[in-house]
Amino acid sequence: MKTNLLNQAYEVAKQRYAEIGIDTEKVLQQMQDFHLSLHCWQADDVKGFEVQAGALSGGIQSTGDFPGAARNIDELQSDILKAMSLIPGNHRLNLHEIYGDFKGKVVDRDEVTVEYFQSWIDWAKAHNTKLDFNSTSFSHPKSGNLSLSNPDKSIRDFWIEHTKRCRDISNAIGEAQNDPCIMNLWVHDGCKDQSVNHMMYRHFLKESLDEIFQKRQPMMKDCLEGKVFGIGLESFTVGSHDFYTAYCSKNNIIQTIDTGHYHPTESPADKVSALLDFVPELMLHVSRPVRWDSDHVTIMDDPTQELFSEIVRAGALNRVHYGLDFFDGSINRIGAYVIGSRSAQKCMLRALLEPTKTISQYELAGEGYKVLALLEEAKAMPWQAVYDEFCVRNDVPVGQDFIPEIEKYETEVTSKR
Ligand code: RNT
Ligand code: ZN
Repeated sequence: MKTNLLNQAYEVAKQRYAEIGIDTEKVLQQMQDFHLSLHCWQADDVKGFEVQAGALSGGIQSTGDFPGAARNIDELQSDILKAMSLIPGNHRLNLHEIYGDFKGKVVDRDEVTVEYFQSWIDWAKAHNTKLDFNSTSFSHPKSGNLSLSNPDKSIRDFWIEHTKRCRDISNAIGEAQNDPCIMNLWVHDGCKDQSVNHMMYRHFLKESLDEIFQKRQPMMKDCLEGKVFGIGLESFTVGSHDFYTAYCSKNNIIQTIDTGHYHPTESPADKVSALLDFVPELMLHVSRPVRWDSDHVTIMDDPTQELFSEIVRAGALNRVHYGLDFFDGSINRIGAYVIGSRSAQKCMLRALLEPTKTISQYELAGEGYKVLALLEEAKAMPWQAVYDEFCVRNDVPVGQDFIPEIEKYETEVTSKR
């Protein structure tokens, strides 16, 4: 794309925004400090690298068999770097425990240590990125439908041990990168059909969590993710949104909002202001549910825009961790990362470019039509020229120019797998 044209467009946009009191230079700086946490699991359809790996379970599914999924750590790292090179800014990588560097060894979940993540720590350092982490309770013979809430104490203990070890690993990662590692805890526990022991399962989950969180871990941050249902677990979810809202708020723990984990007309965005007076911070899993928690690639849709706008309006930009969580196996996976990340960034950019102060004044003065007018006008303001400028300054392709880069990588790398 022609640089002088982009430049002219940005200068016009800058002036248009200045007229409504928005400093695009300041916003560009905020965008530079806005770090996504890219999930490692889009690259390989949530398979991971355990030697003893079985099929994906836990009520989640990646559909499609587009060629070129990463089959080992080297391929995954190469794919992530390719994706990162096409996304402006500097971003983190979010690992699941099953993505350890197990070096051909069978390492069960209750045996894992930071040793299996040392090469990831070194890789992250070499590439100027930081790591986040997740315990993995799915895709394992001992997880069945219930892990941390299993009535069988030996199974509960197995997953408690796993999760404690994951916290140790996260803390060690945090120390190594001199920045807290965000560890998300999601367990799929639930029932497929009618069941009568809900109180018991939830009680076990609470007890397991209490035990897991006993150890203080200063260089990691815990967060808890609930959901509404899983495939094969349709009738009851132990770790529901309400359960974790209560647990996080009582124990001062970060709550994770996955945008695919609510009823279809329920707004994830509305949870931001509802929770932030009660929990220390929020973690996001930005995703796109199509009819169910399908984890389609994030796009600039209304729910995503509203979520980011609510964060900015709440003044909570720095109280949120921005994880992505989609896994589409039916399209080019690098393309999925790039589209999802850039779309999330565009939503954040639009949120930052909103003349919120003015709108708020109108609202407080009871001038409803002006509120509506500015919100509508903001949609058609030249934010795209600001995003292009952001790409130019970060030396990444502007607009659809990332497509040939992905095509080249597909021809030279992923199609040969
Ligand atoms: C599942 C949750 C969870 C997973 C990842 C792989 O519904 O969203 O976050 O997607 O842990
Ligand atoms: Zn999630």
